[in-house]
Amino acid sequence: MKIHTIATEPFEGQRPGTSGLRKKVRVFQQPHYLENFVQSVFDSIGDFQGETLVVGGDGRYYNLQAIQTILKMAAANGFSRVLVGQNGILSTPAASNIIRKYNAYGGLILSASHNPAGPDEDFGIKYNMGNGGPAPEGVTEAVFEQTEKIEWYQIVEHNDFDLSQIGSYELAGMQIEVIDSVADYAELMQSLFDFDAIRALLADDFAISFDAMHAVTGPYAMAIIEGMLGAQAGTVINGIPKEDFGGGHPDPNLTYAHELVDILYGEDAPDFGAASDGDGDRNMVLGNHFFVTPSDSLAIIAANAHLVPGYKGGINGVARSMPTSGAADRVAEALGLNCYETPTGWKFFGNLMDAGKVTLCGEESFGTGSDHVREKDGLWAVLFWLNVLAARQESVEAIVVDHWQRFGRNYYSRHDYEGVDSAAAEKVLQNVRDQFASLPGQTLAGRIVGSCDDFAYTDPVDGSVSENQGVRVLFEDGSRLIFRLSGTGTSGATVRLYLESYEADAEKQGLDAQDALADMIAAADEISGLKQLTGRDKPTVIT
Ligand code: VG1
Ligand code: CO
Repeated sequence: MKIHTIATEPFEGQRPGTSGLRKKVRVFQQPHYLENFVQSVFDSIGDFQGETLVVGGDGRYYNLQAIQTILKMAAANGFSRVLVGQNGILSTPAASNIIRKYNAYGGLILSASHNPAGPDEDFGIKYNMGNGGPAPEGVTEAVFEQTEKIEWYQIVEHNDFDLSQIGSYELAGMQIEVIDSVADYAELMQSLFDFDAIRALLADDFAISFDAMHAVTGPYAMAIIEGMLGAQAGTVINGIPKEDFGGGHPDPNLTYAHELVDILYGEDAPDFGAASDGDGDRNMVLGNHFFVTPSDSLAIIAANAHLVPGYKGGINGVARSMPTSGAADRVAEALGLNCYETPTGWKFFGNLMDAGKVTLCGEESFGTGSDHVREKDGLWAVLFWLNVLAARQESVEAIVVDHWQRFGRNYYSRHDYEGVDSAAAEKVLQNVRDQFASLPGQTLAGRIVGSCDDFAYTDPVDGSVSENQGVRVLFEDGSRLIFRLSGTGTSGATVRLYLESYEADAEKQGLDAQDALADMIAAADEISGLKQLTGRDKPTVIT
């Protein structure tokens, strides 16, 4: 078998963002583009000779072609074994689990998450470490530096492999094992949750609907929710993964998961609804005519963890990304738990979980998870909620309202301005920065500004520092305005405005979040010039 060393030249812009390298499919299809990045990863992660690599993706267009290339490069570079999901399918949390369970050296996950898929849409790749979590910044920066000086890559010449059947192949001394995409993950879920109680709940007239949005969670949800938990056939909608996600935008929020939203807000709505994203790591939870914000979901999961078998022995602590609301902090304080605030992106939670400092983590962007893997986990969050619902025998709304009465409500919203001019987006943030000295002490939206900063984070485990993680205006009453630029987009810039205001008074907790935050929204525009600079009169997406 011939190992080829192919001469190549660097491509510009191969710096991984919040969650790996994401580009248009056509960018990845340029000769050597994918190969350069993969070789740069291999050159940056240390000595993996004789080790195992996990490979799988969300099934989007170009997934299978990329996997064939990676298999041949892994063999040429000296891995002794690759575990690859059947048909190239592994949800992001399932891949994390397989890396951990089989002591792999690491994994390559092919996904652009919720971004649309197809020949003219997005593709992505990221490297996860042996702990199952996304590579930390030190590693992604080393990879980027390598992409800027790469001169060659190694690949074995061979026909493509049939990945549609479970089985194994040999390639230049490397074993390729095509494994069941779902089985290990399903077993892990069963070890954490009270499946008997959930099965009984579902048998007891408790109706649910799960929207897999034609993306990777379809086979997982079918096997677990309809199969193991016995939910009615048809509970999982859009359950067949498609290369183009059915032309949709599998981002589980009120805008893009409208099919599910219509069901939960329609006549005869079920008691519970949920959706997941392209690669299976995000989740949205709905009750009958009721939406649970992701920030509240994290707090409620933390407050109810004692009801769930996998967590009833107690949890170590909670971490949330900086823009995520402080709802979880209030639970941590009341229960005496560790509490951490990290920059956006799951890679920042890995060290905290590995060091046993936290058990539960979450982001406002519909991401929740625990130390059962090192990624956020959409189906896990759905099963967690079902387990809590089975234990409490109350409605979703009743559980949330009760939570607010006990801990207060953190009114919260995120406004995204997508695909705007990059220079204008930078200027929005700079406008606020320019007022860092003058804002404190001023009254905005009826509240006094306490301080302003560019959020920076020092990892308490390894001391690494991450700067410029979002522009913050912090009010004396705990309210916050945050401006940040997305690190996952593939065209133009996306400005994210995060708004939060705390309400302790139960009498005032029943407002619509947009109404409750209206003065904050106006103040944000006033200090940043957001609408004028972006030329938009309203956000692209409100969550
Ligand atoms: C977004 C979210 C962030 C999340 C990231 C990856 O990043 O805000 O919270 O971790 O997507 O999620 P950004 O930089 O665009 O704000 V996923 O589901 O794409 O793996
Ligand atoms: Co995702």
